[in-house]
Amino acid sequence: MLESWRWYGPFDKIKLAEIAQTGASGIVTALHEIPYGEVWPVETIRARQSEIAESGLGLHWAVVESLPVHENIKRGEGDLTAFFANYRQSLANLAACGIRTVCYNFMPLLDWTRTRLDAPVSRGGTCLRFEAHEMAAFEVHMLKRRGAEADYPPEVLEKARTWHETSDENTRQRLLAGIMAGLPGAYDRYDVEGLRQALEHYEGIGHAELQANYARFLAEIVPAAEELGMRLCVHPDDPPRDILGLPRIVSSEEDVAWVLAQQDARANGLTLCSGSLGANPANDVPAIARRFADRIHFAHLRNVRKDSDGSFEEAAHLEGDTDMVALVAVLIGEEARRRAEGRPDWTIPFRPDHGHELLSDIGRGTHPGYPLIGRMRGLAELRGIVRALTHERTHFA
Ligand code: DNO
Repeated sequence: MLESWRWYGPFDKIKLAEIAQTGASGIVTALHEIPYGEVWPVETIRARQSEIAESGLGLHWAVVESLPVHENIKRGEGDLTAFFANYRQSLANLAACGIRTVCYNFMPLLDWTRTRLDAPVSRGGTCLRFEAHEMAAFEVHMLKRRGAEADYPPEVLEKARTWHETSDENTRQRLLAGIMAGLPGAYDRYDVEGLRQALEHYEGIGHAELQANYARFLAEIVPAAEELGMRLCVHPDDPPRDILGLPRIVSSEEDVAWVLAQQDARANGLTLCSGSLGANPANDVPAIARRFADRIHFAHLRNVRKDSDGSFEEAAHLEGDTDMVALVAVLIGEEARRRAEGRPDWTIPFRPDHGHELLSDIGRGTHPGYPLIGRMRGLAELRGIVRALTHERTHFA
């Protein structure tokens, strides 16, 4: 298991010198400055790669997260020839630089969604939280999305109404900002009106249409990726359900099976994100990992604690509903299998996905979910699991 760490690039408040002290050696990053749909040039990739390697801290660029899929591809809109060609070219350029693991997602419009970015944790510190009635209040009362009521049970709608009636303008703006923080562009933000318009672009696109557009993307990209020896790995939907009336198609075990069946090639793989998948009570994350182990190219390890109304919060890495030890055991078993097959690329990179804001994280203003101390705590705990399980395999198998 390669210990890796997400770094947002030169503008990340967390510096490479700090990351090195966490013990991670793989860097997970992207050329965030390049607009979606454009080619990532070799020189720019190499420059970022050198910046990481030449820090002299023993770090290297291990995984791309993400090589974004343009919204037009997701919507299947217009002539997509150039977008597909550009995506293949970016993959070829990354391959030329020796970077072969590429994470992406196929979520329409939004990336991850939470309603609170600083929910208090009982022992101190904060976490990201998704509160069902706040999401409902946003959709029904602020955005006034047609049909939104149908997506929530009556008790959640009732709580949403009370929330809306008793909230002041600041609280509502904080909710909007929390929800908007998960937009993929990382830099685009909408107000309520802007979001309404953006959602209109998805009118008429349901699950079947989105699946058809995704199948087309995979057909266009995977054969080239396979030839280049690239490992694409789709990130599941976060949270794993339809949201704001947008269809989501990478949310369940069956969805993952569908994706992987579209192109039966190693290059068509999965980012096993335990926190995203784990937010749906129907998903047994270790079982999903076991079923699709040979296509897992990257792992995001984090935990969630779920409530019965669809709310959830990000728990400490070993404390939520997912059996993290069982999950890591599956990944280590898969590495052993690849090794036995003689594959040189048997290592699965993982990163401590998200973390609580703890101690000196508080007030530092890092990306939501990506503080230094909280993630370092998660990494240290996960490292302990990896060591213990590896030791057990080696000495007691
Ligand atoms: C959130 C992340 C996602 C992820 C993308 C991958 O913290 O897990 O933003 O990077 O969905 O494409």
